[in-house]
Amino acid sequence: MGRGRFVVLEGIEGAGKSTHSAFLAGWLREKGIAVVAAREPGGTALGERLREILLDPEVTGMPPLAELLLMFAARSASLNEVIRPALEAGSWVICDRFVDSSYAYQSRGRGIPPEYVQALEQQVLDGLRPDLTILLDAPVSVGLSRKDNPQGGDRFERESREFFERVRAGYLDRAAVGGDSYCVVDASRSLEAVQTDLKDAVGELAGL
Ligand code: Z5A
Repeated sequence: MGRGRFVVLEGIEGAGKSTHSAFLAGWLREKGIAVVAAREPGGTALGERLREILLDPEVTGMPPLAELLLMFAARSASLNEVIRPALEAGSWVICDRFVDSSYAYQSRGRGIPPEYVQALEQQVLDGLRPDLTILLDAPVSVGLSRKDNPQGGDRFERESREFFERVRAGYLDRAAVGGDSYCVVDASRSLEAVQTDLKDAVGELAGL
């Protein structure tokens, strides 16, 4: 049994994480590789309940630190119930968002010191790191235009453009110091162009 690999897709909303996570999982399965799909926050009973609270626009005034802790509570459940068991069984895991979302949104977006995120990362991840983080990068205007929501959107989608600019910058800074385990893909291009780059990056990791 081959070793499972852990691949994370990150990016601002509308960058295409959900679309491309499903694409990559399907492509790898076609190649005979077992894949488990995960998403954050969510993917477990606890995670989905927390997701409802975290995205609910009627939940107002949530302190940024509470938001960070809830994200890590959902992450802890996902690691225990989905991610670690899948990797231990030799499956690949394709995860739609992971800890870099907390650095980008809660730290850069909300202003929480990155040391707080780092401390939780150390405790909750206990040394586990993605083999590859793919940052789907696109201008905020492109991402938002793909998510035209007449109802005003969820608790995050109601944030200002400046908030998403900080989030995007936070991601790009993480990728700039992340070395070989990061791959930045220009997600403003066509679906086909993006997917060609994804196949190259993930195919190299899989030895395809
Ligand atoms: N959050 C956080 O703050 N801290 C954390 O630690 C974590 C999360 C883990 C929920 O995440 C919120 O949680 C999120 C951050 C926060 N809020 N925000 N913003 P989510 O991932 O569920 O929510 P999301 O980012 O808003 O997902 P999304 O809007 O669905 O974005 P996406 O998955 O990147 O996009 P998509 O659904 O794949 O694509 C959107 C549309 O664009 C769709 O119609 C596609 O067909 C289209 N699309 C995508 N790519 C293309 C290209 N290349 N060309 C043309 N059309 C395209």
